Amino acid sequence: MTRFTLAALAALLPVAAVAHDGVHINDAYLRSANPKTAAAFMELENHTDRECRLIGVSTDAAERAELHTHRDEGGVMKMVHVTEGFAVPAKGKHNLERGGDHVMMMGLTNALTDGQVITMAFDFGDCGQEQAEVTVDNQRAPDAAAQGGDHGAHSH
Ligand SMILES: [Cu+2]
Repeated sequence: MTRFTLAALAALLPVAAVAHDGVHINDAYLRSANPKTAAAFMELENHTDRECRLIGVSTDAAERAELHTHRDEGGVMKMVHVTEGFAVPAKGKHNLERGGDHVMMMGLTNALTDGQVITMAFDFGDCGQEQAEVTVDNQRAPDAAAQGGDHGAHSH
C-alpha cells in the first residue's frame, strides 16, 4: 500500500486512527543467548488515565513467558519471577530493560535468530489486551540507563 493511500485512509477514518487508548508497546526487541530462552525488552506507554498492570504475556514461540525482574540480594543480582505484574502509571511509561524488568520466554519452540519476528500477546487486565511484533536483535547495545549488566549472563 502506498503512503498516499494510507494517508487517505487515515483522513477518511480519523476516529479509528486515534481511538486506541490502551497501553502501547513501543520499541520491543528480543535477545536470545541460547536455544531455550529469550528475554524481551520494550517501553510500555499507558494512554489511559488510570494505572494499568501487565499481568501476563503469551506467545506461540515458547512454552511459557514469565514476568521477571532483577533484584539486588546481598550485592548479588538475582533474577526473580514477578507475580504481581508490572505497573504502568496513568498517562505514564514503564520500561522493560536489561538489568531490570523483562519478559522471559522459556522453552523456545525454535531457536531464535537475529531479524526474526515473533508475535506476543500482552494481558493488561482491565486495561485490555495488546499484541506486538517483536524482533530478535542480539546486536542491540544496552540502554545507557540500564546498569544491571547483561541478561544473557544468567542461567535458567
Ligand atoms: Cu529472566
